[in-house]
Amino acid sequence: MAKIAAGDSGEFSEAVYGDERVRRGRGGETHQQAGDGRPALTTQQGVVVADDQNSLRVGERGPGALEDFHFREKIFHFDHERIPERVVHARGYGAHGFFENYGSLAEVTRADLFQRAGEQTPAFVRFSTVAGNKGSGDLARDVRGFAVKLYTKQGNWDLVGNNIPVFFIQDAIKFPDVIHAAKQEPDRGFPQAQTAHDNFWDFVSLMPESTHMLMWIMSDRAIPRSFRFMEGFGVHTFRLVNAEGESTFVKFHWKPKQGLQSVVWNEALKINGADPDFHRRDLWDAIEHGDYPEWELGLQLFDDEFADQFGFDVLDPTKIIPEELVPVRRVGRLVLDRLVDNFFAETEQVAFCTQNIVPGIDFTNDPLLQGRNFSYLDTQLKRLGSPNFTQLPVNAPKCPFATFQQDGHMATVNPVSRANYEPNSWSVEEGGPREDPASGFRTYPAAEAGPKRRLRPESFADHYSQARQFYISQTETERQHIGDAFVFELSKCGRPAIRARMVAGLRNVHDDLARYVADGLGLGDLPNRAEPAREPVTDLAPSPALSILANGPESFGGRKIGVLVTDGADAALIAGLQAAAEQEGALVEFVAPAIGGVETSDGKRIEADQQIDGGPSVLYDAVVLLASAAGASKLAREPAARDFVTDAYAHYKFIGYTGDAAPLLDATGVSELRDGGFIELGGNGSAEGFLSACRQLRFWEREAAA
Ligand code: HDE
Repeated sequence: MAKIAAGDSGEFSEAVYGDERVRRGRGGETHQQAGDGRPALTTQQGVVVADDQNSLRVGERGPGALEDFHFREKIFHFDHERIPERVVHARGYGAHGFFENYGSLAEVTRADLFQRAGEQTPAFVRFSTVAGNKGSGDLARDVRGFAVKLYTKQGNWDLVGNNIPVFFIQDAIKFPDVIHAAKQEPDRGFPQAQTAHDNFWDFVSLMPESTHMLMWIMSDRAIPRSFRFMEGFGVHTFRLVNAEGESTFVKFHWKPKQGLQSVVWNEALKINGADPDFHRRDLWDAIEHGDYPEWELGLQLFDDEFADQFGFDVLDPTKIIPEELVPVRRVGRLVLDRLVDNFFAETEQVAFCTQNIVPGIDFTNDPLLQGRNFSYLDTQLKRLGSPNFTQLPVNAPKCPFATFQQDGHMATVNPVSRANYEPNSWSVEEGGPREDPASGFRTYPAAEAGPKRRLRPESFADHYSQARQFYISQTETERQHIGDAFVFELSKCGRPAIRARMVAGLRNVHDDLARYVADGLGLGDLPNRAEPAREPVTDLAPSPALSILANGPESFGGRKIGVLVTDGADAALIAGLQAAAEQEGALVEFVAPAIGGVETSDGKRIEADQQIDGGPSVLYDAVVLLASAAGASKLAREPAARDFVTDAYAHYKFIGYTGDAAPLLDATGVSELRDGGFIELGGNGSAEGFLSACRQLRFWEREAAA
């Protein structure tokens, strides 16, 4: 070992670690040094650091020295790296993009971003789960946040929505209660990121207004396959206001161009183990591959006359307006085409506020929205620690802005002229900004009057009719999933009385559902139905728009195929599959016994994307078994390979195979179960045939036959 020049910290020697030649200090610690184009490490003050491996000590084995400013600064900064996680929606993932407007909406709104066809407005979107902590798994059964910040030329507009169009509660004063009940129980600190526990079901079974939302979160909407494959909703009724000051009510929708898709519950449980970052990785991969996800912004526009004749109160956030009654008009598209450079700076520090609206958009009296308008600003101060959070790049408007606000923690934007108040008599240069009635935000002058009271309107009292409408709008498969989800969740509920109380409430939705859940829970006789505040309407027409399966994408684009390969796998079939997948816009990943890859039948090597233990079939939308006969015999003895097949079967996936895969299929017992979801690739079948079958996304007939 060659000795080289002694430094302040002692002598260095050299060593080779694989492809890296490093310097070692006396204690064997690794030192990498600046030079050859690599910049020098400095302190925050810009002082170059000579040794980042050893703190300053008095004597080699002696105590640390208090004057070690580099150590002190480094540890001090590290100790303060965390900011409070969001009290709800802690786990999330964001990306940049733009909104492109299709045409002028001047007849309904003066909002600048909706005036010109083709105009693009920069956007930042953060998707999230609600109940789990920041480090929880992506596949929790939960509502997903769908928060959009649009940096318009008239200021930032935040549309802070969810992937479900209704909410648990009707008044913001109940928000702390519903969230406390959903999150981990306070004495034991678990379970987290799930509602399958007593406190949640205790609360909601005493809050019939939650029933409609429960139908949605027990449906597959609450376990989306990807953020890319889910809808978004503004939930509340908002107002659009035009240049003449006329108001139109509006509900906002985001419609994914990729179509809707969810996973099945057993799959969700396994994905959380195999890849807790499944959703964020999916978004990252898609954008990195240039497969930019898109949503169309849809508006449901209606006036006072419609609101008055509609059977429910449009201010009640537990209600929807069926699309069949008020069609969704598509007015533009949102494209996510840029990943964040730094997760903390952008995704963690982005601060959405429902009260961030722009001229041409306004609030209604929805009591949930009114409460949210207080909460969001308040929460940002707690999380980001300074009223200057608006100056962070991800939060700052991209249009000019000028205020007389100043100072405070971390202020980087301060008034630069003499005046920091108005009115003032200083010159144009020194006097600062002035108000502008013509272009400024003007609140819609809704006439409001009435006694001050704590009173829930009677028009909010129907808690069940739309829950029933949601249920009857689902396909048979989806109804079963809803029933199974209730059974799963309530089976985690220790108190029999809570289970029965929930079933009593479900009797007001649909007796089939109540019966299914009661049987699943082993409840015996159905409990008496809960007394509704208002008798539900039972003849609302089904709304096909509410079903995921009835609105399939009819494309496998943007989806992923997991191909199980071994040495000797058929090279021509692999090439054919890759070509067909590319044609469809789908991705192929190879799963192999070793990450180093396999040698295919033509003697060439292909690299694996996953080693079999780390690449279970739950990570894929469809699978193909392209093992050689010898390889399949070996895989038949591997539990991970057998699970790959049995899980794909159990999750109703399309399974492509060749005759060579027989030993593996036989070992898993699925050989005799082969159904229309099994597609042969060699022989009579083709990769194109497989891809075209995959457009259905799942072979649901398998579930029906079970
Ligand atoms: Fe939120 N909500 N919320 N919420 N919400 C927050 O703000 C709140 C509600 C939603 O990606 C918090 O920045 C109250 C409905 C999303 O950063 C907080 C009420 C909908 C996000 C807050 C609601 C949402 C939040 C916590 C009842 C769908 C994540 C951290 C009146 C329309 C935004 C934060 C992001 C976040 C309060 C109900 C959506 C505490 C009081 C309904 C997507 O301010």
